[in-house]
Amino acid sequence: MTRTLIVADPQRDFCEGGSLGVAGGAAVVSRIDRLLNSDHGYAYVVATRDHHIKPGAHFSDEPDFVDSWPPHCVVGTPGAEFHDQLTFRDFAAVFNKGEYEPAYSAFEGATADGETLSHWLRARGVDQVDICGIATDYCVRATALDAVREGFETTVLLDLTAAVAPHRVEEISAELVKAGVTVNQQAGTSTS
Ligand code: VGL
Ligand code: ZN
Repeated sequence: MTRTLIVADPQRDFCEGGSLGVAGGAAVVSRIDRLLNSDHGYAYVVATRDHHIKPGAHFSDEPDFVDSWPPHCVVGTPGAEFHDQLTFRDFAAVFNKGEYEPAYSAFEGATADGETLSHWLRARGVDQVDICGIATDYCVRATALDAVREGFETTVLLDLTAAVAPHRVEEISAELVKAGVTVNQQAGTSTS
């Protein structure tokens, strides 16, 4: 049993003050940071970054906040950086996604060397993944669905996520559970 924690997009633009700030984003980053600096027991901790260069219709001047968004996480801008409340930076790997097309799932990302998440995890014998980060309804959801599809035992740490549309979290949790994901509502309780 080799468990890895995937931290989805803990970036400035997804937190308060960022161009696509999600309510509660900074608080989630700081709770994740506390976990990362503790004796957490994960074999590996990896992160993803939304990493846009020219992602086409993902960016819009009139975003609908479903399929199109204000420009965010543009490579080389401060908004693409990890949030300042993330003091832990010792990730075993960082997977960038979305350079030239929208990409929500960590499994669509790759390291600077071009290695995909799924290859990276399998090379290390990882069979279980826990997922936290931003946003619950986009990166976290898509990553969890891909992870179960790829055969990983998958848990979403819901309390360590923040959503673009919080009113949809219940429906998304149900969708994830139906797909075979374990969803931890709060520390110590889970549905699967
Ligand atoms: C994401 C909105 C825009 C995500 C990416 O990965 O959660 N959300 N771009
Ligand atoms: Zn994006």
